Amino acid sequence: MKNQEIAKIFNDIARFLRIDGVAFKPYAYERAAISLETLKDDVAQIYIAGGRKALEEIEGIGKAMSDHIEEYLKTGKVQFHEEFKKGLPVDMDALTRVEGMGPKKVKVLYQKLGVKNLKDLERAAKKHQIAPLFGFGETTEKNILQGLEFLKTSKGRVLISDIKPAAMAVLKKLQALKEVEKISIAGSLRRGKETIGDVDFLVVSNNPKKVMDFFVKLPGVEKIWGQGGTKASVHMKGGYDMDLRVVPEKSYGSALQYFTGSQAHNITTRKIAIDKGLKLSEWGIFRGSKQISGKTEEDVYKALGLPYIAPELREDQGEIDAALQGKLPKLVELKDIKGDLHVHSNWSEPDGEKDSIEVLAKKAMELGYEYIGISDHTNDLNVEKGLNEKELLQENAYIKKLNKKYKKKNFRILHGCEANIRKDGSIDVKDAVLEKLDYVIVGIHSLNKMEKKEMMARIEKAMRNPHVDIFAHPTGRIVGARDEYQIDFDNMLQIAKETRTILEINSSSRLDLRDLYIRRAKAEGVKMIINTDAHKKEQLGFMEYGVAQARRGWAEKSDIINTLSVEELLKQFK
Ligand code: DGT
Ligand code: CA
Ligand code: CA
Repeated sequence: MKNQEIAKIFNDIARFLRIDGVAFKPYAYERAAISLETLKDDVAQIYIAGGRKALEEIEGIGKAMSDHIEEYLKTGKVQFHEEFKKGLPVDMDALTRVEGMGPKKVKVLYQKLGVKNLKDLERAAKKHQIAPLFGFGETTEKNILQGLEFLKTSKGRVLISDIKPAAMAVLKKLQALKEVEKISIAGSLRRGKETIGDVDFLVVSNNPKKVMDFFVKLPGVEKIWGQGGTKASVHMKGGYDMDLRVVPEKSYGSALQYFTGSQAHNITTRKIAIDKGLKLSEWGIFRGSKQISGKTEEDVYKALGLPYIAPELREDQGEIDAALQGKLPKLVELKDIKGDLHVHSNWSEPDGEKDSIEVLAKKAMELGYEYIGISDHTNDLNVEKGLNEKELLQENAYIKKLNKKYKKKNFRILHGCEANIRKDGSIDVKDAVLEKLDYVIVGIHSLNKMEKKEMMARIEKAMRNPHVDIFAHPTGRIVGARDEYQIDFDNMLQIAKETRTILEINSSSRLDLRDLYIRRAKAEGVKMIINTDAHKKEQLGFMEYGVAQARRGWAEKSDIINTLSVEELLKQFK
């Protein structure tokens, strides 16, 4: 499938445009990229079936974008992109993946030091050639080295939200084959892990060869690692692998159980089987040579004397004991979510890169939500313009007015903000204004390398502010890019509990809180909220990744406050 490749080019163009300081346009390219990444159908097929007109019906794809897509499908290139690359022949995608490296920095490093790729970057940083450059300095150089280190340790693993849409598209294509009787995703993707090593598919088929042939010829396949009678493995242009296995119907459940993993979980289930005088394998559960179970996963767990265990729990983190004692959690589900409270609107960026409050509300209604909370950045933020007190009050009045219109639709827009926690723990918005909002989110957006003691004092002061309701992305980590701040999480939980501050599970690439922390928060009775931190309406769809993370943290509906009706939700705030 060409979707991901074209999306990559669009993202690249957006970066080049940003270097040149072009307004609006980069956003249009990013939006088109997101749209392609999340598109369920193959853009090439859409084009073949309906031509330019069909392309332009895709959300975010206008005339210019469909020109590019058509050109790419015909020539494998986009000239507009090639021109940029001529002027700046660097691996922009890889270089901007280093935390703190924006496109503008990439350009300077290329012009001054000839840095083209990650290797060059590492060499230059190690030789201390970066620090003396104007606008860089010692700290930036150190950050670059740390960022490179981080990339190396997470190498080969892809963020779940970067891979799942493509995997679902392949699933759908395979599902449509008449030779495919049953199909499921297995492995870490089914367990909802935050990063995925490779995608695993499991299929029941009356004609495995047909399925294999189709699989290895999928658009986007760059290399075939292997293809046998019941097993195939391919490398995709997107930079990851996909495995497919075909199993007999009578083994589907046990194979799904086996290939979902995790390996540690499987070792434990296998031991249980042995203790019962049984043998568990991907082929089924056997007593001697007789298969006694294996058609469905439920049957497999039942034969082991266990209730069904949700894939997200299968990490050998106590789920088997909990199952044996009948104490498995009843996990929160995507359909339990009634709204999203961490959403940014175009009020914080008047030049129009974000969506309007009404567009966001409409999208939230499409998702079946009962409310949305607008939480724009405030005063101090320097990466983008934050709202000052006066603007917050204007936004508040505007939302009040809008709500009259939405009342008939039983939908409500809540008004909050995402304020900054300053170095001393104070909040960058006056109390008198915070008081007027439905809720207040705070987060750390600067000076994130403080020492633990100082950092905890700063966080504690913020959480003790009587207006602060939600602590956003509480540990500061970004998957594959940045480690957490120096914090004492137990201490954070105690303060949250005492002050009734709600901790966020951020569904963006932060995935913060992480799963183990969610579990600890739940154990302490600290309430959480799953938010997307959307900066564009499409990103409201990230909710599923936050929910997966919550489920991996054993969270139940009652642990997550945005499963509540709006009236009950508002009671959770201070
Ligand atoms: P990944 O791909 O690194 O994100 O993680 P998984 O869990 O998807 O691992 P993968 O793709 O290597 O294998 C899929 C599942 O198959 C794995 O979770 C458990 C099962 N499996 C694979 N190899 C073994 C093995 O050697 N022993 C056992 N017990 N299970 C295995
Ligand atoms: Ca896998
Ligand atoms: Ca695999």
